[in-house]
Amino acid sequence: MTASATNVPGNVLGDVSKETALQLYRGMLAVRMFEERMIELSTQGKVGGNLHLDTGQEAIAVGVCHALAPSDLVVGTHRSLAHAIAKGADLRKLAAEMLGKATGYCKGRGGKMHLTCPEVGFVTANGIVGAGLGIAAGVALRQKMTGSGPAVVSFFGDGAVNHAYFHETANLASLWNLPLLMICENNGYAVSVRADRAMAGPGVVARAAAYGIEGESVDGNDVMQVSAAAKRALGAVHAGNGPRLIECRTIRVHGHHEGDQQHYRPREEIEEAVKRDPIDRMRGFLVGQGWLTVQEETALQRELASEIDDAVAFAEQSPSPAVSELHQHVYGEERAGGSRP
Ligand SMILES: Cc1ncc(C[n+]2csc(CCOP(=O)(O)OP(=O)(O)O)c2C)c(N)n1
Repeated sequence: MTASATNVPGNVLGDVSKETALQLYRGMLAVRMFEERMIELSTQGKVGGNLHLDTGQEAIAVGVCHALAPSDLVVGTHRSLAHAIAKGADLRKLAAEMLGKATGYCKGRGGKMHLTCPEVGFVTANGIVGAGLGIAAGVALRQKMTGSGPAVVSFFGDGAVNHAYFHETANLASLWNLPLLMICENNGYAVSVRADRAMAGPGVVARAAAYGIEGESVDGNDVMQVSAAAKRALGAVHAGNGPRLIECRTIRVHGHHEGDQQHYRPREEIEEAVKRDPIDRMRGFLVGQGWLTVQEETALQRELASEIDDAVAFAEQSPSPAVSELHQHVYGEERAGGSRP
């Protein structure tokens, strides 16, 4: 069933089906609820390391991944739980990885910063700002050379746009016509440094244009706008027309990581971010369309909570990696076995 949604501010789809709209909403809620559970587990000391979460930015991961073909590949960042969930990661294996358990995606060795979920095409997260762009360009080069078809999506923050990785990737991806979709999650900050104090010139889209890459800037808190832009860009990438870039403007709600007190930021800015919450916005749209009742919303929240409860219970009951396996997966298996080809 389709219905007109043209009266909704910011909605550029024109028509969006009820099914699609509910899928997008469910996807964002799943990310938010999973991440909130990770905060709880982290305060209980069950999740190691800093938590860099996506609160308020869920529309980007969900909107982009919804537009992908299942075989398309994703390369993330240090803030990548949302990307993995939106790409279809198994919540049990993800929760187990967050708790450092042997049943996790990387047998508990990766955590969120070095996560890989190969079955669903989430290639890798990584902790070096901007490095995901170079990795994604490498994967896209392989795709092009083998003619295997899928596109590669690289998510990165505004901070990464000031790194050499961005410029080298944009240059070569354009020159070699790589099947790469570059998604800048511009949340206005790199840790405590405001983007306007770090980025010269007219902005991210103009930088891509300097390398001959077409791009557009969208409201990253409007999941339908993000998804529509991603569909347009992927159409071009899949057709072999080379790389595209989308800048998704958003606002970081929490600190750089959980526990960051954000003394460097005016309170009003955070209040403004909360007001622009992409999930509240989508809920308002769905309710306005008559596509979501209070009872349906409650049922959806319960369903997701029980899925997350199940994932966390699985993780908590899973064994930790054995100490005797400490040195496994440090080097390639061939080297460990002494039989490197
Ligand atoms: C090359 C490099 N420099 C510095 C850091 C430390 N660092 C970690 S995250 C971060 C900020 C990244 O900002 P941005 O790319 O905008 O992403 P966001 O955290 O806003 O999602 C920095 C400077 C790093 N990990 N890698």
